[in-house]
Amino acid sequence: MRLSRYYLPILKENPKEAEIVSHRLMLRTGMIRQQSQGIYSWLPLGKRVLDKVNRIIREEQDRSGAIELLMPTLQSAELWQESGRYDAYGKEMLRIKDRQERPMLYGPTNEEMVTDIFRSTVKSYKSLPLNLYHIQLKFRDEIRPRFGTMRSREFLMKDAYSFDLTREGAEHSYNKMFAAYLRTFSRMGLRAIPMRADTGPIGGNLSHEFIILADTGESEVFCHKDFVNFDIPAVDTNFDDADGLKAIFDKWTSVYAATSEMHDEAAFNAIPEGERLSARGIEVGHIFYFGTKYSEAMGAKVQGPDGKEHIVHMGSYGIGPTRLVPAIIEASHDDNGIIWPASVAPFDAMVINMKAGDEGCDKACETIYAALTKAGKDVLLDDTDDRAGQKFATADLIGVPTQIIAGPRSVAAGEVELKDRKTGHREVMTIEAAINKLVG
Ligand code: P5A
Repeated sequence: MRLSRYYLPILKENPKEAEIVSHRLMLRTGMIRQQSQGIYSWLPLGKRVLDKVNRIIREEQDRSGAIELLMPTLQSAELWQESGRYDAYGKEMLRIKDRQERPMLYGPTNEEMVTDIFRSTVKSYKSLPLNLYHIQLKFRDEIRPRFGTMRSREFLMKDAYSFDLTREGAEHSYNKMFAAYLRTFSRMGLRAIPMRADTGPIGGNLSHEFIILADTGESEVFCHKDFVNFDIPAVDTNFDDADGLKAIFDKWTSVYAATSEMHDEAAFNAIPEGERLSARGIEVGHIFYFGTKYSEAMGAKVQGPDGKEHIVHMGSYGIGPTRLVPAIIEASHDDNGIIWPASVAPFDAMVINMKAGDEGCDKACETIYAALTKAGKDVLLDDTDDRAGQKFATADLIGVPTQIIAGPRSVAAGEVELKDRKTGHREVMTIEAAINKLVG
């Protein structure tokens, strides 16, 4: 991508409305734009990051055995009347009528709809276990949308729904998502701590929120410090091995961790003082086991091996991609801007032409740009005629992991400078060596 032809509406000034650093940086770098209260457009730079986040989520959902589908944003009120949640959901639900005056709603979640799909298509225990997920927009008319896409009214959610014949089966499904979530967040450079949580309007009695510790987080949380040392499940984790997954779940839930709603002061105070952590955090994921709450109300049953009908056991599992992007920024930035972890960076490298129009600089930059692009890297080439200081500031602000700086003097000697955005480390090397290093 050539910056001269890209759409990157960078703001020079700090936007006044932004209270936290991630919101400020997402607006300044032109990643998002508010369209109305709590409703955002994702501009090209933001969309690239969001896509990379979604790709990691997908890969880990697929690895765990979940299957992707796509359900609509608009739902019929009838389904929610069946489950009893149409009235219970209250003002957070955006209710609309179509031209035939039929009551519809913009889905805040999809338990009812997926249960309807299940009951009309699955008849036998032989089709179980089943876990269906999608990544789709949701709408919740939050009283206090704030911090940009951290708490918005329209937001993206990855929501998965598991169906099992028995409670034990459902626990295995829960543990699969538990392990998949640990891997998902870790691949984005985040350490998420699973904490016992309240189930709210989703229901059930087993639930964990995945929390990223951050001073700007909205949740008040309490946990043992040991979590920093716990191992993330390996890439070759066997998701069919119920005992192996239970061991991962048991390890991660062996020490105290709870959100304020589930906090047990006495249990927390029993932890030696130096090992306790009372902090704030961002909820990036939330998983639930709610048994037969929806399947019973909506008649989702299968024929079991005994020939009899069984109500299925269900769970649901959410991740907020449009919240994860600011959460990653909260965890990784400095005074100059964002520092993207490589796995979610909008571009892998940025080639900075210090003197566009200079034959040597142009040629060096084009050579590097072509070679990296051919190798499948996402490269942004700053081919504008902005001042040097401006170019460096933009590169640091948007936080691409590696900068390749080509100035007239160095290219005359066949060399460029590589700068690591995270460490600030700079290294001069030949053009060929720079390409080899980045192609890896
Ligand atoms: C689980 C999947 C559910 O809705 N039903 C389907 C369950 N859970 S949840 O905790 O209510 O939401 C799941 C995740 O969605 C993100 N999220 C939000 N992100 C941005 N703005 C919001 N207003 C918002 N509300 C929820 C969170 O990451 C949450 O963990």
